[in-house]
Order: sequence, then structure tokens, then C-alpha cells
Amino acid sequence: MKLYMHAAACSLSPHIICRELGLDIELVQVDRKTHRTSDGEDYLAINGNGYVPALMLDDGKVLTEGPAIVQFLAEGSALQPEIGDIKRNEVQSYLNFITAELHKPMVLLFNPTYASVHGEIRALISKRLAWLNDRLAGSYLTGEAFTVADAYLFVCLNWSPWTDIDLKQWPDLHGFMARVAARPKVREALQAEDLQAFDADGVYFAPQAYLASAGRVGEPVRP
Ligand SMILES: N[C@@H](CCC(=O)N[C@@H](CS)C(=O)NCC(=O)O)C(=O)O
Repeated sequence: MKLYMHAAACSLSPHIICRELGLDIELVQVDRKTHRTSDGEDYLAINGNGYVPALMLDDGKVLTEGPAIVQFLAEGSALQPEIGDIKRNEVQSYLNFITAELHKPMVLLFNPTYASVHGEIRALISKRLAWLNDRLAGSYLTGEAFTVADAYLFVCLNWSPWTDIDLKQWPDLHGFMARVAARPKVREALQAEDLQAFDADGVYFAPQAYLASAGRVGEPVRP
């Protein structure tokens, strides 16, 4: 299987799931500007929307949209509860919440076109994060078991420093980040994308090349 990705983007979520499940996956980088892939293909022919992630199966079938990809990958594993278990629906509820209420609004904070409404968008995201922080009772979103929703949340919250969202105001979310970052397979995925912790708590990760280029100044890590 091939996973089309950008470093530190939402494609890191299915990447983490592949590592957690021990799946054999080929990572294929996509150039954001040219849409050429690192193995020489036209990415627009694979996903006409141009964005990552996309998963290409060994038979050539392509699955797009992160929440669908992670559920496909994790079906039948401990990362995705079984049909009939309400926790499965809770995981799906969180995947939808993350994609609609966090991922997409956070993407807008990277886009200067929306600069005039960034304050309002940040305020809305903050309300959602406060709600989430209050619900986090256990180690992970649905309790003590790590699921596909946790990987996705971790990846989106990793963009906090670049969107001027200080996660420390929500201690449970900050603790969640530290817990997920400490998972061996998550660390493996971060390393494979050449991402390095840059904060004292080891909670946020960015490409080494970017960090090396002068103290976080320059092109932000775009989702
Ligand atoms: N609805 C898509 C959104 C994916 C998305 O926003 N991908 C971003 C990276 S996080 C991207 O590839 N952006 C570059 C672009 O839009 O060209 C999903 O959930 O998979």
C-alpha cells in the first residue's frame, strides 16, 4: 500500500495508524505546488482534490479522506471498536468532530486570505477545545484504549504553536499530547517524517530542516 503524504500534515494520522498496526506501507511525498509525487506520478490523477492523504491499495484502488482511511486501516483491530460497541460510534463521532470543528478551521489559520477573521476562527476553535478538554476523563478520547480518533486529534493539535493556540490553557489536552507523543509507534512515525520535538515538554513536532532554518522563523508547518 502507498500512503500519499506531506510531513506533519493530516496524513500523519493514517501514517501513525499504519505503524501502530505494523502494516507494510510505502510513504509517498507529494509536492504541494507541483502535485508531483516522490515516485514521479501526477498526484491530481490519484486525488483530483490535490490534498493528502490518499491511500493506494495494492490492487490500485484509491481511498481518500483521512477519517475514512484510518477506519479502513484499523477495521478489526483494537484501534477501532467493533460494530455493536457504542465506543465505535463514539470514535466516529470524534473523527467527525475533529475533521469539521478542528482540522478545517485550523487550516484557515494558516491561510493569509482569511487573516481578517483569524481572531474569530481562533475563538471558535478555543470553544471547541475547552469542550474537548472537559470531556477527556481517561488517557484517551474514549477511555484507556488508544483509537484512530486519538491519532487524528494528536496530529491536528500538533499545529497549535503555528496557529497561535496555547494548548497549555487546557491541561488535559496538553497531557493528552504528551501521552500520545510518548507512544513508541508514534515516535517511529514522527521520525520517519523527519519531525523533531522543539518544545521543552516534547509535545510538538516539526520537520528538522524547518527547525534548523533559524529558530522557527520562516515557512510554517502547514497542515
Ligand atoms: N477533507 C480532507 C482534507 C485533507 C487536507 O486538508 N489536507 C491538507 C493537509 S492537512 C492538504 O493536503 N493541503 C494541501 C492542499 O490542499 O493542496 C481529509 O480529511 O482528508
